[in-house]
Amino acid sequence: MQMTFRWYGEGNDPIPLSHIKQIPGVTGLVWALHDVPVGEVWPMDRILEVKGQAEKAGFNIDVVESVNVHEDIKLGLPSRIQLIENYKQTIRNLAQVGVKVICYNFMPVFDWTRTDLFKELPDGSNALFFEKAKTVDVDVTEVFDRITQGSKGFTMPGFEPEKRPLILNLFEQYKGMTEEKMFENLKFFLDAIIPTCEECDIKMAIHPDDPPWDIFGLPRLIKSEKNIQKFLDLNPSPYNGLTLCSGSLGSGTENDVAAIIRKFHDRIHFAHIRNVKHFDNGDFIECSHRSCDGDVDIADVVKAYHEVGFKGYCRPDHGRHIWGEEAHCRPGYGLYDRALGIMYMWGVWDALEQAQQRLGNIKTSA
Ligand code: DNO
Repeated sequence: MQMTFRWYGEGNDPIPLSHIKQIPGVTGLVWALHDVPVGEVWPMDRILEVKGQAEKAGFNIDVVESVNVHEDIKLGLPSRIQLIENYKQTIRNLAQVGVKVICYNFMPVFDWTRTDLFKELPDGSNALFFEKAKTVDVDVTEVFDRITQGSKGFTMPGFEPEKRPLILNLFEQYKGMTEEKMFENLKFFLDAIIPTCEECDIKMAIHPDDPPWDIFGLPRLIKSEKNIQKFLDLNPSPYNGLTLCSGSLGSGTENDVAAIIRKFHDRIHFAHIRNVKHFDNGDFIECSHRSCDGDVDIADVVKAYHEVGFKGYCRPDHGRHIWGEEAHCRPGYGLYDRALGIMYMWGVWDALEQAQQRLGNIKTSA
C-alpha cells in the first residue's frame, strides 16, 4: 500500500508541503490542475511545474485527482468527440511525467455533495454533513450557493464558479436521462480512452458517486456492488478500474465496503479511506477514521486490503476539522485529522504485517 496525501497546489492549498512531509510514510501527492477549465487539455508546462514542486519536497506525482469529465460527455452530446480527444491528449501529457493513475468521476452536474460543510460534532470538532431533507424538492441553485458560500473562499471541485450560470440549463439537459443511458455514455467514453491508457500505462480509477444514491432527480451510477460489477464489465481492460472510496460507498447502509474490496481488489487502483456515521433518517456525518466512531469498519477495510496484498495507492479521504483549523482550512481537507487517519491505517496495517511475519516464522520453524 502506497500512502499519498491530496494537495490542491501552490497558492491553492494552505497546507505547506513541508508539513505533509512530516506525516509518516507519505510518499506521493495526489494533485490536479484545478484552474484548467473542464474539457481543456492540461498544458505540459503547468504539469512540469507541479512535478518540480513535488520532487523538490520529496514526493512522487503518480496519482492525479481528478481529470474531470465534461458534462457533454456524460450527456452524450456530439461535442463529446472533440472533448474526448482533448482528454486523451491530457492522458498522453500526464504519461510524460510518469503519472500512473487518474481518478475521475461520472457524477451528473455535481461532484460530492454535502448540505453543511462545518457541522459541529459532540467533541467540539466539526465535519462535512449531509441532511437528506435538504436535497429533496429544493432549488438547485440554492444548493450550489450554499456549498460555494460556505466553503470559506476555497474552490470546490465540481462546484466551479463558471458552472453557476449553467446549472438550470444543465438540469434541463439531463431531463429524461436514465441510468441505462448514462451507462451507455460512460461506455462510449471508456472505449474511446482506454486504448490510450493502455499505450501510456495509465490506469483509470472511477470514483463512486457520493452520496451513493440518486439526488436532485439525477441518476447516479457507481453506488453499489451490483453497479460496480456492471461498470467493470463495460470495458474489461485492467486499465478500467476503481477508486474505492470507503466513505462514499459507506454512506449507503446496504454497502458492505470490506466485502466490495475483497471482491473487486484486482481492479482497485486507488483507495480512499474514511469513516461516516449514519442517522436513521438517512442523514450522515463524517467522523474520525476509528471503526468505533462511525458505521464503516475501517479496521476491517484495511484488513481487506492487507489480505488481498494491495500494492496500489491509498489516501485518507476527508477528515474532520480539529484543533481550530476550521478557521483556515479547506472543507474536509484540513491537515490534522487526515494525518491522524493515516496513523490509524498504519497502526492496523503494521499489526497485520507483524502477525503475518510471526505466522511465517512459526511455519518455517515447524
Ligand atoms: C472528495 C473527492 C471527490 C473526488 C472526485 C474524483 O473529496 O474524493 O471530489 O476527487 O469525485 O473525480
